[in-house]
Amino acid sequence: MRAADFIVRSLEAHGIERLYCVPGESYLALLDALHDSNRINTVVCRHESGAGFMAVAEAKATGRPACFAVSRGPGATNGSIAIHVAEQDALPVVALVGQVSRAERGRFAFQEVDYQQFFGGMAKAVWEVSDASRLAELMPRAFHTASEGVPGPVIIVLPEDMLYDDVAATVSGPWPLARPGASASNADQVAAMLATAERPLLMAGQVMRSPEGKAGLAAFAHAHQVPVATTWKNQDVFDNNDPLYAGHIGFGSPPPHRDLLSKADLVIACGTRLGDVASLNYTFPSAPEPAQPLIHIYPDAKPIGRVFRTDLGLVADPAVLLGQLATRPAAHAAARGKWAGDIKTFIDGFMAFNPSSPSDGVDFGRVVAAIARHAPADATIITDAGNFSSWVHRHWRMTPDNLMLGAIAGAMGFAVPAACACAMMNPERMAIAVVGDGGMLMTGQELATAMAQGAKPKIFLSDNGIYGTIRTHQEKHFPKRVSGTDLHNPDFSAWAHSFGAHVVTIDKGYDIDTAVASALDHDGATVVHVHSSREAISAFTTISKLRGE
Ligand SMILES: Cc1ncc(C[n+]2csc(CCOP(=O)(O)OP(=O)(O)O)c2C)c(N)n1
Repeated sequence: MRAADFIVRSLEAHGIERLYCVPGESYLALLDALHDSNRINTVVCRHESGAGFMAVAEAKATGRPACFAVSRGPGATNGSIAIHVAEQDALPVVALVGQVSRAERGRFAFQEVDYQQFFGGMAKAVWEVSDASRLAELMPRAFHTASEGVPGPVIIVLPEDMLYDDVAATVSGPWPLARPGASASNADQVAAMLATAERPLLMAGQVMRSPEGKAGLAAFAHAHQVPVATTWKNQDVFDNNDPLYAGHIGFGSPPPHRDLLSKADLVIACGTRLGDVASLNYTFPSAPEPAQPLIHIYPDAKPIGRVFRTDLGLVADPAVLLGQLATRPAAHAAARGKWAGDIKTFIDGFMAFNPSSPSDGVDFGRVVAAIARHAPADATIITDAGNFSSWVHRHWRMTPDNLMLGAIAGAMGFAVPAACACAMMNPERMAIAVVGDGGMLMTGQELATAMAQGAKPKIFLSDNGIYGTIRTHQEKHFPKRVSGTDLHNPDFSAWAHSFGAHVVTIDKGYDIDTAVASALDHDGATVVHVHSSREAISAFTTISKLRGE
């Protein structure tokens, strides 16, 4: 079989249904092999970052490996943002990357890149296939490596001429993953520490996203009356209406929130790597010596004890372990009422939305509040990176029926491609993206991909004419010295309309509820163009306040 055909059969054997790509002459044979696949939808994107972000979104939404293909040199470098995000977000993404022919390698050939050097610091593995017979091993190994332990990106580099070689081997499907379970003695150890805690707190991370994870988490929290905080961009793993919800931890968490949670006398970090944002820049728990005993449960040993002294580190499946613990007798549960009550009082106050009426545009929080009111209960909610998302995290009470997707890596440009991918993957589930005017012009052109695929994402655009997040920092550190943060924008309504999308415009004085409801009702790709206020710069502050006016 031709190597290119072997690769496509191998993708099929691994359950790949969509290959997001931008074509290149470096992998014509692969495109030709895809022509014969009736199981893989070749999703042609408009920029490699869009293709990569779609694969990232698919991996995040499903927990399974997703794939994208890019051409050599500029294609690969354009797509590199997705490799970085897949690393930072711990997602199983396999990238197929074009390469110059083997005879040209090392001669500074046209579009030649040494991918080991380029991606080596980000990817879990970079394999250049100079011998096509190795594909039989490298294809399943790539998927396996991307998924095992802490998931992450794997790069398969495809020299152009190698794709035409003959491969005699048979195609194999996914290799079984070695997965940790959870032993009764693991549960004993956690139970023993929990038994003496009056103010325990569970921090729930990405690994809890599976239905079993969400169910185990709720069962455990209720059985033992343990408040649950969700880590950055994992707001959907626990019901935000639950009296035990202890909030979403990450950018924008105000100091009183951290101070309150810091009163915990036991922290159980569950299915989180306890990274920078999840730990509020390593202040909660405090690094390297947490102020309280720390239990860290994760399916891989690598993140445990990496930054924090950990009293009990367990390499275990957190969903199974929490499920086991939920059936154990609860000690102290009643005594935890005041602790849980104090947290609930804080969260209720913090999540309540008080709309403002700035003179220079729409308070984007009003739009977010309207989306939350009208969106289907199982909506997928996708955030780009920027201030507009502060209202989403602060005021939208999500539940485990939702799916929340956002780049922990904070990469702008994620939301539109991610919404396109989600709408393609599951047309019955509404995919709602929230994006700023900054991120929109980074990857918003993937709206064309959505139109080509018949996908129907709902994209809410906060057009405030500034890189608002950076303006916030700027006004804080250099008040009134605006530099490099103003934007000159196109007419986004006309722009979105030109793609063939349905467009709803919201300006000051409009009936926001009616506009949002009609946008969500429309059966087609929709862009809601909101003329947002600059003054109401985020869910936490205003430009005037930042300037001390
Ligand atoms: C790819 C990328 N480039 C730059 C940044 C730095 N950055 C973070 S937020 C932001 C501004 C976002 O602006 P916008 O999308 O307009 O949303 P706003 O903050 O105004 O609501 C920038 C430039 C980033 N996170 N990602």
